Amino acid sequence: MGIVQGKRALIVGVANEKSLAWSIAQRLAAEGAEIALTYQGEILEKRVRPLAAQIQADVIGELDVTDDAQIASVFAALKKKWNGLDLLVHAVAFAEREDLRDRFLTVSRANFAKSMEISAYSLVALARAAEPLMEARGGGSILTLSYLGAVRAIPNYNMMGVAKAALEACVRYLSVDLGAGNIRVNALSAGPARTLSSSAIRDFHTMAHEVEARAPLRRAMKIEEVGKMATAVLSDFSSGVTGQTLYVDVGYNIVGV
Ligand code: 0WE
Repeated sequence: MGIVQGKRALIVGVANEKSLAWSIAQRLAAEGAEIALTYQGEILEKRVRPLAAQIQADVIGELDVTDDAQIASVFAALKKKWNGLDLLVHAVAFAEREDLRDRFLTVSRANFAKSMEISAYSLVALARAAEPLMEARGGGSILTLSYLGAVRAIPNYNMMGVAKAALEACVRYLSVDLGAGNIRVNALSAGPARTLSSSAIRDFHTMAHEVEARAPLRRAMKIEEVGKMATAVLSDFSSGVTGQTLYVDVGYNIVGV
């Protein structure tokens, strides 16, 4: 019997087999959850469909988190499929390439707004849509992904750092709003991982090596460690945990020189 046996999970943000969201999907499925996945656009649909088949997950529809109509149609499909929802994973972020290098100071009003909308507001929009489906199941657990750049000024993370700070604050306020309905909201702050998201980042490898050398565990974080911790936080083993940002970063965030 798995630790999330029979739970129904929506996972938003699987792009390919390296995605942290995919690691979460695989571990949830292995621990007995039923999974629904969404995809963003036709190119990623081609990646997500074969992955979904591997874990008998349902591809419930296209979801661009800036599109309210797509959010409504995904949750309508979930209501029809399950008439409820236990778990929601939000693994979505965006900043323009030009805002992930050089000076934060130069970010435009439009780029700032777009990054905040996709990376932080989208959690609020999805949580709002999930609330009635989770209440129908007597509660639920919502999880998002963050990064240390939310609380430290990390070179080049710039706009994403500001958006992740907002995201972590959203986790706290949502946890208060949803707590009375037994819905928990938490974030995992993962270490740097080689995913589609970081492949575009200059000096990523130098940074990753620096973390490995200084972190208490003296090694890189494994993507599967995010999947395992996510499953624990989504499961009833963490029934007393909400509003938190939990670090899955081989301990890096606690060191200093
Ligand atoms: O949150 C992230 C990155 C998310 C991300 C990545 C991209 C690349 C392609 C958001 N938007 C975009 N936009 C694109 O056009 N990470 C935690 C990975 C990451 O990104 C960094 C990092 C790390 C770590 C950027 C600068 C420095 C470190």
